[in-house]
Formats: sequence, structure tokens, C-alpha cells
Amino acid sequence: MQSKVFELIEKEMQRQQDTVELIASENFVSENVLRAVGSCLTNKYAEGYPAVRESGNRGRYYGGCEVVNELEEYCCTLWKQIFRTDYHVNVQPHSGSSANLAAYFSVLRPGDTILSMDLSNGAHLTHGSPVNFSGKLFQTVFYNVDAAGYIDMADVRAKALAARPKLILAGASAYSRTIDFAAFAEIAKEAGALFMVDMSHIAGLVAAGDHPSPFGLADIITTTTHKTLRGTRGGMIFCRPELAKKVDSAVFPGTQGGPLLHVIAGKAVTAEEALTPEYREYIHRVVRNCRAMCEAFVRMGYQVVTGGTDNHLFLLDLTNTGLTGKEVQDELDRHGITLNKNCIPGETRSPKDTSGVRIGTAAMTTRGYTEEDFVRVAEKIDRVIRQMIQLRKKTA
Ligand code: DSN
Repeated sequence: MQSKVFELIEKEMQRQQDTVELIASENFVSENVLRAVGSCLTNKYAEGYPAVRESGNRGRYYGGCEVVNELEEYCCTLWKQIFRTDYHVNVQPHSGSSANLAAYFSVLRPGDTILSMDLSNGAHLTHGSPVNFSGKLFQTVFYNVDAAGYIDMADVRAKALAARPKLILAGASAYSRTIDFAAFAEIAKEAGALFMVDMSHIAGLVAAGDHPSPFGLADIITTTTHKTLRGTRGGMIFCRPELAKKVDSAVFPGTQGGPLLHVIAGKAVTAEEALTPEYREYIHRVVRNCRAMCEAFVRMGYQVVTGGTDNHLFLLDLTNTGLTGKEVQDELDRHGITLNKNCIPGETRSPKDTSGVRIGTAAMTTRGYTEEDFVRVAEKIDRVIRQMIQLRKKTA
């Protein structure tokens, strides 16, 4: 049968191959991940959990689950190995947002207070934004970054002690510096709050030892599996063993029905790959490449939020250029370079325009780009931006 869908998939494949992919949350998965996600496991329903579960949640609501039980247990075992942890893990969340929703529901009631980072400072929508379920269901207090763009731990502590939140959240979608999980844990203890980490962006760095680990410090840890972890799209929740039953119940039946077994298979293949020395080396290269590219922008006179990066991404502050993030994103699209507009700390423009762009190196490092390649891409972006500025002057 002729299907328009496969034509479109072919077109998208071509687009992905022909462009330089700098979106910090994207990556390219292996053939094995694609095989697992496209497998017959998509046919299977398995509401519930494999029979033996430390959380006490046991049993499936369907027959024929013997193979998928083994698969889900195998997947959980691998992820615990990767993060060298005895935390409980739930691999069923369909996405990072679903993982955060279930994580909140496991320990919070509507109306409880969360202390998290402000969206324009680099947080995620599900960290309490008023337009998201998290901001509608919970009271949110936000901490900020300081004038240099670093998380202001004095602000975190002052707000924690003033607001006495039920939960303090660390983690971000657009923050280029190391997050001091130990300092957050200390503040949470002092304020009598639970401590949750959303490590979606940096999970690969945590796995490879390129970012301090939140395990042993946080009560609950959520992540996606597709950013620096380079796997299938999806989410996971880790928690201290004593919270296992609450977390499992919050995922199913609390916020989801049947797990996506083909995606869990993809997560297991992702985990097998993340356990290899090659993967650790890949992450080290992602970080080195990011630093090299970021330093190239600084040398060319660009303003970079915090002046640099410790991880896989950085933010260019375009304020001095007079251009918006959207204009730069659109023009770079026309030159085959894909990135996303992004708010910067103290943002004055709308999130639809923004004063910055976010740049990440995880995807093109998978494609084999070296530090020199990333510097060349930085120079190309600079040429495009300078042309845009000249054109603006001429037409002004
Ligand atoms: N929207 C994702 C990102 O681009 O960082 C986070 O979920």
C-alpha cells in the first residue's frame, strides 16, 4: 500500500541528514533503538507491574505478560547499574512531563508549595509554570540566577526558609553550569522539604561521571531518555526505596494506563548502550566540543550567559546584536543549521521572540563532529548573524 507517511518519514530522514543539528535536547538514536521501538511489542497491553516488585505493587491486569515482565525487569536492572544506585526505578513514564507529573503526585497534594527555578532562567514548563499543570495545581515559588547567570544559592535558601515548600526542585532545560545538588539537599533538609531533581538534560553526563550525581542526595529523580542519554523518547523516575510504592502508584494507576512496551524495549537498548565505555567517551567528547564551540563564540565577541559552559549546552545572549532569537533561528534554518530560540535570564522579550538562542553539541557529536568542526559551525553562525545585522542597518 502506498502510504504518505513513509514519504514523509523519508523526507524527515533527509532533513535530519542534511542539516547541522544543534537543538540541545535532540540526538540521533542507534539502529537497535529504532528496531526495538518499531517492534511487535507495540501490540502488547500490560497495565500494572512485573510480578516481583520492591514497591509492593505487583501483578499485571492482562494475560500473556511473561515476556514483557522479563523485559521491564531487565530494563530496570540496567538503569540502576548505569547510575550505580539502589534507588527504585520506574521506567513506564511516557515522557519527561509524565514523569514529573507522577513524581509530584507521589508526594504532593494539590495546593502544596514547590520551590523551583523560574522558566526564563532556564527551567522547564513542568517546574511550576503558570501555563502548565504544575503551576495550576501547585503553589510555586521561584528562585533565580544571579547577575552572572549562575543559580543563586543564597536566593534558594532564603526562599526555602521563607516559603517552607513541601518540595524543592533542581534541574533545568537551559542552564549551562554544574548544579550543586549537595547544596540543594542541604537547604531542603534545613527547610524540611523533599528534594527532587529533574536531570533530563544532563542524565548522560551524570551516567558518564561528567556531572555530579544527584543519587544519594535527592528523594526523587526524574529524567528523559532521549537527550544526552541518546535513547528513545521517554521518561523514568528514580526514588529512594521508601517512596517506591507511592511513585509506582502515581504512575499507574495514578496518571497513566498501559505502559508502552516497545518504548520500554527502546529504553533497555539505550541502557545497554549507555553502559559501554564508548558511550562514556562519547559524553566526554560532547562536553569538550561544547566548551570549544562556546569559547569560539566568546572569542568572536558574543555574549554567552555565564560566560561559558560546563555541560552539553550554552546560551547566546543576542541583546547586543539587536536581533531576536526567533529571527536568528529562522535565518539559520535557511542555512541548514537547526537550533532553538530561548529566553535568557532577565528576558525582556516574549517567549515567542526571545533575546537568545540555545546551542547543544550532543547530536552532532554522535555524527562524529570534532572540536574543530564545532568551531567552524560557530564561525558560520557568526557570518550569518553579521549579515543579518548589516542587512538590518541598510534597511533601517
Ligand atoms: N523541550 C525540551 C527541551 O528542548 O529542552 C525539554 O523538555
